[in-house]
Amino acid sequence: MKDSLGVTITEYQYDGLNRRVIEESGSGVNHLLVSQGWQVLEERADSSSTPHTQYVYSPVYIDAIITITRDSDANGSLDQRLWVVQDSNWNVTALLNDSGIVVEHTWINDVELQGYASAPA
Ligand SMILES: [Ca+2]
Repeated sequence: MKDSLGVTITEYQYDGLNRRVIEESGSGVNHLLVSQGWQVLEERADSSSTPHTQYVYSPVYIDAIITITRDSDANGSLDQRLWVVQDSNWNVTALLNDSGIVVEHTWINDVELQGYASAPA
């Protein structure tokens, strides 16, 4: 991926099944563990042996994410569980904490979420 000046800002690597498994940008290298169903299950930074983010999916639909657990303070342990709210097209519309309070009201399109496992455009 390049910016408007043609400078590479992110590079991706894919496995033999064309699933995105490595993202490299100025902030470092991110490794993605992807399921047979192309769901991103876990993300690890560089050569870390522990994940910084894990995803749990519902069997209802391949893009139905239940929770995202992440290392919010970058100390190597997963400490923040977020409950995912999605619209009828499986776009993430909000992330709630364990108390049901919206902590991030964001719109992450399904291309971005699936993009970890999708073929390059
Ligand atoms: Ca942590």
